[in-house]
Amino acid sequence: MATIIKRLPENKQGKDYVVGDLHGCFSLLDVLLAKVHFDKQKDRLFSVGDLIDRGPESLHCLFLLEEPWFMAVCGNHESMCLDFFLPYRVNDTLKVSDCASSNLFFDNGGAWIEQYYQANRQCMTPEFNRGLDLLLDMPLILVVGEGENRFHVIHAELIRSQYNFAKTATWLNSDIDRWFSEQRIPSIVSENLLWSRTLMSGRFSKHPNATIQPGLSTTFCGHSYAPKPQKVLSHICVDTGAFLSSSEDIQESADFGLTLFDVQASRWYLASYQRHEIIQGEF
Ligand SMILES: [Mn+2]
Repeated sequence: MATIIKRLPENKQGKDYVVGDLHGCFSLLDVLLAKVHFDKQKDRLFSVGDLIDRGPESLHCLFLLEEPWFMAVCGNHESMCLDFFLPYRVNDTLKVSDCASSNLFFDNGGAWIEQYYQANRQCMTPEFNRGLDLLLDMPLILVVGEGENRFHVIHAELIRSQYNFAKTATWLNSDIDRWFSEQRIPSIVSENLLWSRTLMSGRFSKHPNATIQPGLSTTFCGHSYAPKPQKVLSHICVDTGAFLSSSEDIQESADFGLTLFDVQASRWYLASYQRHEIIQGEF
């Protein structure tokens, strides 16, 4: 069973970066790491999850989990993938043809797994099994550093289900610390950590102090894409629709791409399959 919340010390040797929803866009990450001169000996890269599905190189992205400098939280796509393969992990056999129609995982971009299916043996390739094992160890929350330097990495949102718009709409550091000591997150919270789009839907944008939630450290998240990173109630959403930029069918695909966020400098870099230059911005 995976550790639900992981804590990591501050990085005193190098820099910390957060990358948005990769969705198989491995080569865009390569471009961004070169741009910032990422040092694999000293720097760390945190992912907000959704490494797989929709884009061109899903398994490649999963293998990043084998790197000591890379850490990711579980996204809803990893969660759907794990659910899909649960019977396979128990029985060791799988009939993909039985599952492929109207399946939640397949309908949301999971059909790429078919290329790793060995129909004659009714199982996945050893290479794929290696990737699948890596999924089992992904936490829901990463807590990095302490005090003023503390930040979190999650997939979607720390929104409360019954939120008070004027008061506290999100869970706070104190809640995370309590869940950490119990190693247990209430199921309604885990559901929102994987799926919620309440904060990023724009309904908080007219709130006078809409960018900061007192009591909650900066919380990097993904899951809801926009052309640029957005900050709402201490959540910085770094999903800028990387997989959309790999599609030539979508008219506005050029506006989207993969974002790499330099935590200490509060600066972001965005690379797209459709553009040669990298766009930058600051918070
Ligand atoms: Mn997602």
